Amino acid sequence: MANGFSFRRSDFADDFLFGVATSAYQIEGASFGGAGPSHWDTFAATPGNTKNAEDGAVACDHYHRYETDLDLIAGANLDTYRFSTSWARVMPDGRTVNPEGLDFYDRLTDAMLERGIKPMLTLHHWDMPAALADEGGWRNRAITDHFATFAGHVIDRIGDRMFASGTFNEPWCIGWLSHFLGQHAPGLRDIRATARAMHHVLVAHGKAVDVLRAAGQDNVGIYLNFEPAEPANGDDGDAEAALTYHAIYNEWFLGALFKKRYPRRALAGLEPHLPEGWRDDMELIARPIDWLGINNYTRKLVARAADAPWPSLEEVPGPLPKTDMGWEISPESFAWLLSWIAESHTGDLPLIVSENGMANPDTLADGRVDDAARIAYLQAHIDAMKGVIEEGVPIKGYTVWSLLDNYEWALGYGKRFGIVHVDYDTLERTPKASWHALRDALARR
Ligand code: GBH
Repeated sequence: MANGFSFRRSDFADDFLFGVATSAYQIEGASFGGAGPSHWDTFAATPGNTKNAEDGAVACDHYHRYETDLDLIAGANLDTYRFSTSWARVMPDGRTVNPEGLDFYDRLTDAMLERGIKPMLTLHHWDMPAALADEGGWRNRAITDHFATFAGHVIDRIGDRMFASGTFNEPWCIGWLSHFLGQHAPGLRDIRATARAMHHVLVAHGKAVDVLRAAGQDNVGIYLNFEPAEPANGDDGDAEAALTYHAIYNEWFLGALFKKRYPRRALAGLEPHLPEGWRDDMELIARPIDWLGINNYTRKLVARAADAPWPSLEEVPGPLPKTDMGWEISPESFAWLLSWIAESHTGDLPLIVSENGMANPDTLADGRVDDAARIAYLQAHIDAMKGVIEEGVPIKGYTVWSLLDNYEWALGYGKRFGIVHVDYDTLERTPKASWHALRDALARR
């Protein structure tokens, strides 16, 4: 397996951006700096919700070590850093501003600029103030105004220095994964809650876009996650199931944002549970944006499960090689996805691959981490992306998930996605072989 990349920076346009992505709850340390409890703290405190009841209280202590971490980004010759702001840090009880929280993002922003790193913001990557979750969270439409207020506070403080500002990370995870599959906070398995969350998160996006525009932001977007779905077997039932999965997972948010409508196959199960008057929100949801962020890791094989409640389908293990998450590695599906998004929904809109990467066991030996498997994964996906760019799809950047090994949500600290290793006893950072390889590839012209 490779110990270096074969691509070089000059294979891409001069203004193409390479970067890394992280999120607040996964790295900062939620117990520092006057942050309030988020619904991830309360979710993790209930036994059975996360591995070993692990939470983000300390995480990578990025709150105190952000300068070291930004040095690692600049040191790898990366252009941009996609980070998120913690809602519970900025508004501990959901209503009052914590100046210390805004001060942190102000320092972080300046520290990026000092190093020549372009700040790419995600306003919300899943850590909602527990007080707002207790009032119904994404089920309660009131959350959409709370979110717009939060967005305003963040943008008023750091918006002037953002290269790009995105509203949400992965609305599908906020809606389906958290309210239907029960895997993320608040851990519900309830179709009505799911439909409302899937809609309210988009309404909150639209309201936040209006706030950002009013504050003068001109590079606004959103980060969606996608998983191409293939039928597990050749029969009609599985083909139907894959199309339904595709509608819920890949078309729901794109359809609303770019066509002012939800896909018919997904509406079949969700429409009875949507809040009254939902159609009147479609204009707000579909406010023009300047770019779309695309997060992708894998594809899915889908089978019909006739006895299960709607959508009556199940994911089945596929034959391709898998990462430490058990996710199939499929650069071919990634290439298909990028073309499909542009052809079916976004046209000439600039696209950014805002997450791509792999979990790997990554043990430290003699001060080194040989993550050749990660280098091979990234190279294959970068090659696939390059092919799609050559076909004319306007992809403008690529940010690797992730800079650091970090808190992998319900799976705790056991899954390592970083190009930099973190020792969770000492919190020491060690750049992995993939970090060195990236630094070299990006210096090559
Ligand atoms: C991203 O989500 C998140 O933005 C980030 O916070 C996270 O750390 C990163 O991925 C790595 O996980 O059916 O069990 O096979 C990715 C969205 C949704 C992708 C679930 C994989 C399949 C899970 N993920 N999906 S499973």
